[in-house]
Amino acid sequence: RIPGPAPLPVLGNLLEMLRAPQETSIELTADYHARYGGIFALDIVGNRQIFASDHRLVAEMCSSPLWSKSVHDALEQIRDFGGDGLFTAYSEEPNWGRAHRLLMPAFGTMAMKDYFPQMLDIAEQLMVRWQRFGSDHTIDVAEDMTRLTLDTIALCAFNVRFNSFYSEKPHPFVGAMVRSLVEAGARPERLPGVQPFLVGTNRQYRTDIAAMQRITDDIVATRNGLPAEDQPDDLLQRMLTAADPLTGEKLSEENIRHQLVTFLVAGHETTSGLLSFATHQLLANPDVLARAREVVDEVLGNRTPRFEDLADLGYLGQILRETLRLHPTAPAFALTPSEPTTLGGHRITPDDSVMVILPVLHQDPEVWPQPQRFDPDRFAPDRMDRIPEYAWMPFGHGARACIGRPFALQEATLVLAMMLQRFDIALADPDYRMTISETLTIKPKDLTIKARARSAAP
Ligand code: MNH
Repeated sequence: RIPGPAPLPVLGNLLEMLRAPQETSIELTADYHARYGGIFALDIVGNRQIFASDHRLVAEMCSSPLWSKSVHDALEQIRDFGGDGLFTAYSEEPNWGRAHRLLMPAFGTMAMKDYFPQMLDIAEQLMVRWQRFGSDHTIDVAEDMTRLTLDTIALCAFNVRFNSFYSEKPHPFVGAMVRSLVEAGARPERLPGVQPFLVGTNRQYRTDIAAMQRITDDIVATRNGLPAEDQPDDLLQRMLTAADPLTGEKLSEENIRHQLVTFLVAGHETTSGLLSFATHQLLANPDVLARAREVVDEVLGNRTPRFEDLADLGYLGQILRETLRLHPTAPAFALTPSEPTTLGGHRITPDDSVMVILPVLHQDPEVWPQPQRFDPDRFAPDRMDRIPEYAWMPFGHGARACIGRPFALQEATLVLAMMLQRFDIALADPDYRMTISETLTIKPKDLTIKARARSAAP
């Protein structure tokens, strides 16, 4: 038997999970990990979920071709709005391979240069906002980073301006998405039979999903209404017109709808968290901030960044990688074997799902000396070969790894560079202690800063 707390009939381990003093499910699973060792299982109202997060076990899975993405219970719920879009599709669904092959070229290194002007456009809007509000204004970091990343993916992928910086409130997509993600995460942990009685919750969930679909349906309708010569050559156009290079098939209308919701969700929420955690780490580590500032001043001086500058901002890339080590904003993924096998000596079948909790993997003391220390030099070019394979996996694994990785890192590098170039930043509340808010993805809770424009900045 795989170690773990003894399950009650029907409820499994749900009650003790709900009674646990931990704030977040990451802390809860990290605690079980410490109690039961590298591999343990929880029974969540009749569904067994296995957890294996230390480096040895993760490497055992990831180095074998038997293991690939499992659409675990929470992802299964997200299919209510992600459907068979890339993120929530089963690998064996034909629409996954079709969309993967068709959309991959839009996320190659070559494609990134084309996104740069639009990323810069939105980043400038953030800078102008902070400048205009002035140094007394209290900035809600996660809220502004969400404006930025949502507007960036909408502009780069669909040529649509959400104009979140010109609005007092966040774009309606954000509220609908956050509530839907929380509800999708909560559903697998409800007692059997309870769900139909949560009438208000169910109505809100339907309303939110309909709101996200209305927003994306409008985007498609507007595009289809443009004369052919005005239709831009972007990700949406590729979805609407391109054919799978392998089969020659195009994406269905239904699938395109799921891809749009998928890209709006996956394309902004995690990058927003990354930029927010990075801002916090810079403020908590003044030496890192000083060095980053030095690099930025040397590379950019006081001119507007260019695409070619990104290659010289490698230290910012190290900061982002180290931030994703300590705060992987998509904090877990799950794997399943294609045939019966073993893991750490335990028998596992294709019916099982093994969850990798990234904050545990990323702080495995066997791999990371002083695991809790924030040290971007771990990712220095001449030290990268010390990091073992499968020890750092914030973008997931294998064919189902994140398609948006270069996009996210380019966007975050640019924004971090411009923030350091143009502002002196400080915590709005000097006594702020970081805690994490969790909605399937993670963000620093209530992080607020003040930003004073530097005199020599553009
Ligand atoms: Mn992203 C898959 C993390 C930014 C679009 N992403 C994944 C997975 C992780 C992940 C982890 C794999 C999940 C799983 O195995 O179940 N993603 C991130 C992080 C960032 C991020 C930490 C930012 C930082 N992702 C982005 C951006 C986009 C994007 C930006 C779009 C532009 N991600 C995706 C898509 C998938 C994915 C689409 C699903 C890919 C597939 O399965 O084919």
